[in-house]
Amino acid sequence: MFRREGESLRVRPAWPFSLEKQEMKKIVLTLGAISAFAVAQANAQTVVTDADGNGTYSMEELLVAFPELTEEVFKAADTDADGALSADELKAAQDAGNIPA
Ligand SMILES: [Ca+2]
Ligand SMILES: [Ca+2]
Repeated sequence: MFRREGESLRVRPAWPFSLEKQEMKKIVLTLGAISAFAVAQANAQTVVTDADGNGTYSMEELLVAFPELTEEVFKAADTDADGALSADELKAAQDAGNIPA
């Protein structure tokens, strides 16, 4: 019934353990990298810089944060048609899903 000599010779106790530790380290490092990336992504997507400090976001300023933004979307978001987006107009467009948040 006990024919396990061959098996126990193949399975050496030391290396599966150290492999596991290495794997754990890799997983922990990967998770850390993913969450750091997620935080960077979240910040990059929400920050629009009012580069000229006039309190509103021009098409040019929005293009820095959202390179895919089209003039059509910009004009639709500019509800008072003053040629720039206020913080409220930007938020409304983001809430509506027209501009990525
Ligand atoms: Ca501005
Ligand atoms: Ca406006």
